[in-house]
Amino acid sequence: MPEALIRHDWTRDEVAALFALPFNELLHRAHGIHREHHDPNAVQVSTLLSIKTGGCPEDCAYCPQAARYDTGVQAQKLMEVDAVLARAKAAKAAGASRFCMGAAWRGPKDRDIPKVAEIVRAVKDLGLETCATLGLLGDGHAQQLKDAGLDYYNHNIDTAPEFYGEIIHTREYQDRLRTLEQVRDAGLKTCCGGIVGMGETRAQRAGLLQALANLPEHPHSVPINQLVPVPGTPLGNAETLDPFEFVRAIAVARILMPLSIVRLSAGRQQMDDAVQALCFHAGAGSIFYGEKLLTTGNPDTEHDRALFRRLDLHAMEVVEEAGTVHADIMEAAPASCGHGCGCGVAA
Ligand code: SAM
Ligand code: DTB
Ligand code: SF4
Repeated sequence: MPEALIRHDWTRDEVAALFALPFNELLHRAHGIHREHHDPNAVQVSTLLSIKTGGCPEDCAYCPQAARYDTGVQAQKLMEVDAVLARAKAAKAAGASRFCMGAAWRGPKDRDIPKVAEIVRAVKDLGLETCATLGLLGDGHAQQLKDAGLDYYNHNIDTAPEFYGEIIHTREYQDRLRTLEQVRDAGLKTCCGGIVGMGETRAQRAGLLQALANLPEHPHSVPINQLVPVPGTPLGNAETLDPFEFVRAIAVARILMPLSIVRLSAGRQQMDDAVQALCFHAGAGSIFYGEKLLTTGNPDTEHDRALFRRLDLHAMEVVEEAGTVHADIMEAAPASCGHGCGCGVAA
């Protein structure tokens, strides 16, 4: 794609105008851009693991892991390397190509980094792509993680700059931009997105996507999360977003950042299969796969295998330096459907 078409100067009006397109027109444009730059039938498959759960000092209004909200999430210490490795091996055997590790920290302390680096190194040695989301990074952290074999760092801007102050008060939007800069400077790939369905207006959803597209580099991976409303959090009773509005957000992200992989991220468990199919058509090219996100649920793996089969999707393959190719989630399907094909339908 000519460099000029990778834009970082989207105006709010332009993005709002995309949101306002007739639904079919928006999907047509988004799908056209998607198939121009991506295999429309390939989906990148990541598995998440919370390596340090709960007890977080921050006040993110959506988050079940903030210590100040009574959500039933028990605070735990950083997991041991072997325990993480066992989960990463299982994820690989199930067909995931990337393993994303999350920690409920404001950010890691200097003393945490060698421990996380050891975990990253061990996971990378399995032949998986690695991703970590640990919060705000301190000086030198990104480089140490890169040296350990980290491929991606996830750090979301979460929402539009003007809505941010209604969701989080314990750290600034600018702090997040600084961490993203450190990640880019260390040569890590960025995974950066946000959440929709937190009570923001459509103009603010446009503001989130505008801010993502106008970052100095488009993130390699753009997770679009639908709020998972967790009882006990301030957003536990948030009104459910119209599913077609969620599809629009995926489509607009696709148009604004043509080369990025847009991830249909949190919220799939609450989402109809037909809505997910629309998201894939609109340009989503990645999912979280495995029955848990960090602390909340995700569709069963068998259900996802069946969905891939019904939609003729296949897991994106990753060719490693050693020349091996990851198993497809269909190949990894258990025989529980009776045919061994993972179609999810009893024989
Ligand atoms: N503590 C680190 C941080 O905040 O950067 C890493 C973990 S944090 C849980 C990672 C991201 O998960 C958040 O930025 C947010 O976008 C997403 N997230 C958390 N809770 C969510 C929820 N209930 N629904 C949707 N997305 C959520
Ligand atoms: C992202 O954008 N979404 C993921 C991942 N990056 C870390 C996290 C979703 C968390 C949903 C709430 C939970 O399971 O605790
Ligand atoms: Fe803590 Fe991250 Fe949850 Fe915010 S999103 S409360 S920083 S774990």
